[in-house]
Amino acid sequence: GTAIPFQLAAQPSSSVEKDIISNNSGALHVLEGRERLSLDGAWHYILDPFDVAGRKPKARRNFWENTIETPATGLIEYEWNSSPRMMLPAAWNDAEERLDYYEGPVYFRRLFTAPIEAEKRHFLHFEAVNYAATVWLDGNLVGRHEGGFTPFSIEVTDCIRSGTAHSLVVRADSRHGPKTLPGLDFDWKNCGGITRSVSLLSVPRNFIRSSFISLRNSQIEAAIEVDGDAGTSVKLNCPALGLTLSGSAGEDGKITLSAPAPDNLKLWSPDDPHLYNFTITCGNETAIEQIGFRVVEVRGREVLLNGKSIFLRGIAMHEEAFGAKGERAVSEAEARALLAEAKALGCNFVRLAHYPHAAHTARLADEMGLMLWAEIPVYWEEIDYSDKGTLALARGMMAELVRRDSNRASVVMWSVANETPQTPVRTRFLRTVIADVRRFDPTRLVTAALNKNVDVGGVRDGESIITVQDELAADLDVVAINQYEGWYGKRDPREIKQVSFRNGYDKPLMFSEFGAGAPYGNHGPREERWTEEYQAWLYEETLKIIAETPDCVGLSPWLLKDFRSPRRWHGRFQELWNRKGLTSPEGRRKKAWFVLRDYYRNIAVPKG
Ligand code: GCB
Repeated sequence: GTAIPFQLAAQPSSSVEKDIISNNSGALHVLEGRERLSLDGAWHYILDPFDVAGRKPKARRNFWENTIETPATGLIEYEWNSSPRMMLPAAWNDAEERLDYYEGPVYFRRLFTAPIEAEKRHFLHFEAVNYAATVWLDGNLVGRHEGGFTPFSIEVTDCIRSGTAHSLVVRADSRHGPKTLPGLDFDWKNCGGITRSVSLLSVPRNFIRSSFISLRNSQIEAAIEVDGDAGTSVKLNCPALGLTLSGSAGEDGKITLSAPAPDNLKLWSPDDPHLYNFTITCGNETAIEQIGFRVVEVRGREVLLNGKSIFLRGIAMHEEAFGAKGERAVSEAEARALLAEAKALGCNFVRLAHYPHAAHTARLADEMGLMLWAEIPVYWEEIDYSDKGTLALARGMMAELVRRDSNRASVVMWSVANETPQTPVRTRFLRTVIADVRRFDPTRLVTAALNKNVDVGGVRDGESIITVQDELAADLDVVAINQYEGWYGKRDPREIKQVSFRNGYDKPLMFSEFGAGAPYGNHGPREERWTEEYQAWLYEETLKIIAETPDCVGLSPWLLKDFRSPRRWHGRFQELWNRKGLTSPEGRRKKAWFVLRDYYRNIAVPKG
């Protein structure tokens, strides 16, 4: 029988000792100067809602074979050239009205011709395909990838010929379940497809797969991974610092170069987001990376940036663009608009919820001076935390994210999860992911958004003292809590005045979420749920509580902009939108926006 080419690649073993991040050769870095042929643009597509081709391959519907019917082939029940087209990258839900809530497999095809230099190596590079991708070149299966938000590269050196038209077919399957990440249930729209850029990267025989350039213990350190021959020479040069580092790769392709940080080194910070140009040379390839240097650490219950205590004036956001339709933010301009709105609010910090955002977002934050929280979609309880494959998937995703953004000074925190259940299997699962991150990246903090909030009562009658209790807190640098006093929960919202928070851990504490829903322009008394006045009042009350919470190092309220969610059913106020945004879908600012802006303005350059 014909092998079904759709099952996922065998997952790596999930033994705790195995270091997925270091062993994962991962996607190539898309560096400025690297030879790149864009494969974005118009692709044909074929829908297969019943997954017929996937389950029962047969010549007349093996779309990846790209066959044109002739008398010899017999019936071929598809025809690429006459199939509809879609401009990629895009979420198919946004590109095609009829695919608005479609979840399932879609096949995409484009033809391309590449000018090929014989001695080069070639990689198909995908910045993201949501969710599971299967890739064929000229009918041959060349690779698979699972996970909707992280990059992957597939080497096709032996398949590419100069001047020949190649057929590239990609199957994107957006179905989700208990063994995918995110799992069965999540509060945002599932947008399938080739949602970020595709390209053909061409590199010399020996080339730099990744670099991790950072400031550690007063040293500038570059951990380089060369793909190719042992002994390949590597050179890094930063003219502004008068710094040249060079050496050659070891047997495993790895090399670490370092030098004492020069006295004149200007550190990166939100107030002065200074970046240095590094030229990276390997073989006959020269690429450029922009690097900011900064030190983020925890001391007692404080977070320090470059040795000084800081307060994270944050906001959370989804990767969804301003505009009436709530489309996925695909372009750099859309990402910039979102970050600019955070800046206008007075933020120095953005929580990128709940999955890796595009690579350009962190690059923009580097330039604009925003610290970032970057997260993988280990979200809520409907995930099989006991499944080895799911754990391997989480580790792989984290590895892909950490490796992609290792050079981004803006990223100060990795988050391994959001609101996960308090079970031993889940804790073991997340501990494994955290151990990976810590081995690879000691230059950033690790967190997770927790939500097991326990009311330990108070001294006075009716008083509530709330504390987060989660055994995972022991493994985190920053304890982050999501809490919705005054929105979810049984307590009368007016009792919010009786509530206070306590930090039960000897660590910094932050409020990673709070909020209330209000459609823009819905006005009424502040006691009335769903009004802008209610939302603004809830912000005022919560901000008072936060100001009084000991050890609070910051906040990222939920969230910048209303966003689409299939699980928000209220016919008058939601209509499949989560209305907790501080702005309307188009970016109109609600009353609460100004409450938060004023709060951030008035924080007397507090702790930082
Ligand atoms: C949460 C989740 C977030 C939801 C939000 C809500 O706790 O972390 O993804 O969208 O609550 O609006 O309920």
